[in-house]
Formats: sequence, structure tokens, C-alpha cells
Amino acid sequence: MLLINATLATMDGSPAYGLVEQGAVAIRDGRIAWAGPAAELPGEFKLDESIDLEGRLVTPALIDCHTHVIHGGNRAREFEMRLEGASYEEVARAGGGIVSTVAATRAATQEQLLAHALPRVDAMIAEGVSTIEIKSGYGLDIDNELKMLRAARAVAEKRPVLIQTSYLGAHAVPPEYKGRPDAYIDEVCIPALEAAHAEGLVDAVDGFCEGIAFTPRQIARVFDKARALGIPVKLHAEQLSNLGGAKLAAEYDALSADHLEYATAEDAAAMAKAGSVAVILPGAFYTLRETAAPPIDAFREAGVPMAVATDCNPGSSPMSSLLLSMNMACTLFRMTPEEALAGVTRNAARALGLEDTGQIKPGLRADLAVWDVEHPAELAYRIGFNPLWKRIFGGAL
Ligand code: DI6
Ligand code: FE
Repeated sequence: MLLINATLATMDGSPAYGLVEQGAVAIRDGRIAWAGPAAELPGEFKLDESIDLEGRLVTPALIDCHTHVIHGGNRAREFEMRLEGASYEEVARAGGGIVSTVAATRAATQEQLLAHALPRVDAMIAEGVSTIEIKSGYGLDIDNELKMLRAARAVAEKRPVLIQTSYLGAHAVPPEYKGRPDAYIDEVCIPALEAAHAEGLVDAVDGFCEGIAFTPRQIARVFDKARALGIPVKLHAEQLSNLGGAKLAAEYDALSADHLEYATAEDAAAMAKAGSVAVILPGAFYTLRETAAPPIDAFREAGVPMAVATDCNPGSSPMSSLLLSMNMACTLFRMTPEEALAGVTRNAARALGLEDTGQIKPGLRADLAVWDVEHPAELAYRIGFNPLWKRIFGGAL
């Protein structure tokens, strides 16, 4: 396949979006074979039939690197409660919050979980998403954590999308272990990780390091097991308070630390040293009406790569629009439109440990999004408008 008459935002790390005017992309065997100015296209890639994009913008297809899109039920009632004045933590302590989604997730079959997720997956794909990370963490017992991960992997059988799964057994303490988080880690969280890994269901291990969830010491025990199994880690860190999660994640060479509203410049330095990505989740900040913004300047100065994701989940971020996440990252956190686009392409791939997607570069997967816009800043600029023209997944239109 040869795409011509395109503007390319290659997002390959070169300045100004890696923009190429009058560009062409040659695709062979599902991979990008060549990309650059059409005038320089090598003869071997010249085809009789090419697709004329009439000046449209081509970017890498988008990557949502942090979602909880597999879950049971919804929490619209909790939304009402919070509007009546209850805080997220109060709702959680009253048995609502994550634990109510746990009950709904346990009650659902694997097929039901999958069917419940597909409309949101479809919304993501319709915005040019090619890769979705999906976490477990609403099962919180061995069978139900495995069920969630199997449902997550099954998304890729139903839709043309790459799925990366993260095991999030350390998401919340289930009711049957109330007040006994260490017993939960020993008796459920670690054995479920071993079982899920044995079934090949785990691409990364995640945790929630927070007052309403687990301490750094408890998370470290889960990370030790991940390390022993050779699985990379990531962490929900400093979302509602600073417990040292980002530093802990850095100690374990985490792929990413996520949320980070309460992170400091010191945390940023530790993450930069470890090469961990800061995953910025403005949907949760917005939904919880947080006031502390993540320290974007500190990440920028320290050279921490920033990703942006939806955090699509039924409680703190019932959002499935990655384009809206980009807009929010700019408006709420003062990220630039170029940083936001890098955050859903190159840096999102890095947050998942994926080296063959997220940029327009020879050798990488031909996962591309073609947009009816003139300039890449338009992607983050509009609110509630989807300019996707076509998506190319693994070289297929
Ligand atoms: N932080 C979040 O924002 C989500 N999980 C987490 O660890 C919220 C999950 C939920 O409220 O259901
Ligand atoms: Fe999350």
C-alpha cells in the first residue's frame, strides 16, 4: 500500500511533530516500509495504485496506555452521591467505590464483561486507537482476576486492536479481607499473579499505592514477585496523596508511574533516572475535581517522557475519549498539543514497553490514523469532535 499527498506527523522524536509536508508512506507486510517526502520516494516503492490522501494528516494510530475498560456495572449512583457532597474517599470507605465495581465484576461472566466493554472499545477505535492497555483489579480473588484478564485478551479476538494486559491485583482490599491487607497480598494477590502469569495473561504488573489501597511496602512485595517472574511493573502513584509510590516504582525500573498529581520534583528526578514514563490522567483529575495538578514542569525539566491516557473506569474516570484526554491535558495541565500527541503515541508505546508502534518510522507496525485536519494541534484543540478519516491497523485500511 502506498499513501501519497499526505502531511505526516511522524512523532519520531524530531522537533515540531516530526512534520513532513507532501509526504508518502509505503506499507509492506503490515509494517511501515518507507516514510518521508514524496519527492524522495525510492523507485522500489512506486506503485501503480496509490491512495491519494488529498493533504490529510497522518499520525501514528493512538495508544491508550492506561484503562480499566473491563469491569462490571457502572457507578452512576456514586456520581450522584458525589454531587450531593461525598468525597471519593468517603464513598470508598462507605463500601462504594472500587468495591462496588468488584461485586458487579464478580457477578458477571467473562462473556458479559467482554460485551460490556466493547462499546467503549469501539468508541476508542473510532478515534484512531490501535492499542489499548487493560488492567484487572476488580476481581480481587484468583478466579475473578483471571476472568478479567481473559476477557481483556478476548477483546483482540473481537476487534482489530492490540491489547496489553496489566495485572492489578493490588488495586483494593476486597471486603472479605477488610483490615487484613497483608493477608490479601500473601493469600490472593501473589498467588493470582503466579496463576495469571502461568497462563500467559500478564504483560505488566500494576498496583494502587494509596491510603485507601496499599502501602509502598505491600506494593514492593508484589513487585518483588513480578521481578522474580521477569514481568515489568507500573504503578498508580501519588494520585490522592504522596506516599512515595513514584520513587518505589523508579526503584523497580517501572515502565511508568501513573496519575502523579501529588508527585514532587524529587519524584520526577527518580523517574528520569529510571527511564519511567509519567502517565498523565486528566479524566480522573477532572472527575474527582482534584485541585493539585501533576508537576508537568518538573517532568519536562527532568526529561521524564509524558504519556496521556483515559484511565477509562467506572468510578474516577468514566471516559473513553483519548482525544478529550489530550484536550484536558493541555487545558487543565498546560501540556502542549505536541506533548499531548506524543503522549498518546510514542510515549504511550514506551509506557507499555512496546518498541514497534507509536511512531511513523520504517520497520514499525503500520498502525496509522488519517485525520481530516490541516495541522496536528487541531487534534488536542477541539472538544467533542472526532476528525478521524480512516484508521490503518497492521497495514489494513
Ligand atoms: N485509581 C483510579 O483512578 C482508578 N483506580 C485507581 O487505582 C479508580 C478505580 C475506581 O474508582 O473504580
Ligand atoms: Fe487507573
